[in-house]
Amino acid sequence: LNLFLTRCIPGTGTVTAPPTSTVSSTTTKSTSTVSTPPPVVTGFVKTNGQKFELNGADYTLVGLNSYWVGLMNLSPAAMVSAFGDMAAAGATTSRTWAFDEVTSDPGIAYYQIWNGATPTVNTGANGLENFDNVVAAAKANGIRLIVTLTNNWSDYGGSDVYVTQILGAGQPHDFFYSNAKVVAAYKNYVETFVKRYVNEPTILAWELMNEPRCAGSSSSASANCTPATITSWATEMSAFIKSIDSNHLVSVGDEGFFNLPGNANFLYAGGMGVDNVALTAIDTIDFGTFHMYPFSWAQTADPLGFGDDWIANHTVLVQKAFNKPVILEEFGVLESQLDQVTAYSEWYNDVITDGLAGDLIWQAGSTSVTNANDGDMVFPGTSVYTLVTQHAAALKKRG
Ligand SMILES: *C1O[C@H](CO)[C@@H](O)[C@H](O)[C@H]1NC(C)=O
Ligand SMILES: *[C@@H]1O[C@H](CO)[C@@H](O)[C@H](O)[C@H]1NC(C)=O
Repeated sequence: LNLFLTRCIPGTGTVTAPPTSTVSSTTTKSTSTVSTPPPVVTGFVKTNGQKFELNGADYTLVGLNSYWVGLMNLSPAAMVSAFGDMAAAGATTSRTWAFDEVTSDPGIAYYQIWNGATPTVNTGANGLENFDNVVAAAKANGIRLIVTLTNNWSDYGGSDVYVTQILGAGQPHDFFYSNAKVVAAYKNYVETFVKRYVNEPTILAWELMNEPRCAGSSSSASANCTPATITSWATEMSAFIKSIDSNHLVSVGDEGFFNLPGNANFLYAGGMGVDNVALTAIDTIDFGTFHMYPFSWAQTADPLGFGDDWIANHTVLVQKAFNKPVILEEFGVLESQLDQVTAYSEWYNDVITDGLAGDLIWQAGSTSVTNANDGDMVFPGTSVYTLVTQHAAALKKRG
């Protein structure tokens, strides 16, 4: 999703103090307390045909996105509480951002800082140690994470920062995928992140990029960018991750556009530089992803019906065609656009009856991060939260 959010600034509203200690999920169980022991998180999630699997049993991938959890300077306790709300809704999985590219120290959490063309990964308390807290908080609630390593959009820096810092201002957005120096810099970032958590079962998957496209929000595409550009980049990057981490799944994070030139609907015609079929077919990509925003994508004539087709098309043309799981990784409408309970009920039902592997709604709400609310946060106590809870149970039952 294009977040249109401003970076959260220290001292404004809902930001809490930077974490000073890490969450302990291994607190010894005192025999004199009645507290429930933390869920045990062992084994790596794998795929088996069109399903996910954990320690030989079905793993139901269902839950909510929470891009903000490592970016908002939450205390470890607030992180635990946010994932606790998701777990209470029956979520098994959440998806979060593991990037924030800056050119000067913002005084709050960030993950990589650039001095000219030289990036430095922030390994300190407001960098990777903060992400350690994210992982520990998820683990304490038995939630597994899909971890996204950069952004197509310019929120939290994203790929345009690499291109601008290394190649200068005004270069095409897609040089992120094709320029050797830029690719090397991204690989370096990925390597640092991945190696830190190679043996961590809380990570469900590494994801290459949130919503890659040829063009950027503040930068255009070069004439040379085609779906082959992004597919070739995803092939190289996913193989690289597999070469340093054989434990974890890898996904792309694309919106799921089809590359059927001439199709009357632009979402199916390849124009954005994305070929979801080719991306999911890559050997080192373990499962497919797609997103669904009928209103942002001009599918306003019949938004519900568009969603029905979009889900069916990805189940048939991608999941079944390649015998790999595919997930509806983001979806949402604003209540002002369409009644959310009506829309989500219909699409959740599609996921279950079509046989799609899983889904993650955009996005989890938390009482501690109201400044990350882009209009479709799901808060405990609402009718949408109840629906999410019912759906998680129904998907687990379907298997
Ligand atoms: C990513 O996707 C689309 C492609 O055009 C674009 O509109 C959006 O603004 C993109 N990205 C960036 C860098 O913001
Ligand atoms: C997408 O699904 C709809 C409904 O099943 C179908 O009519 C349409 O032909 C599908 N599109 C493609 C490209 O297969």
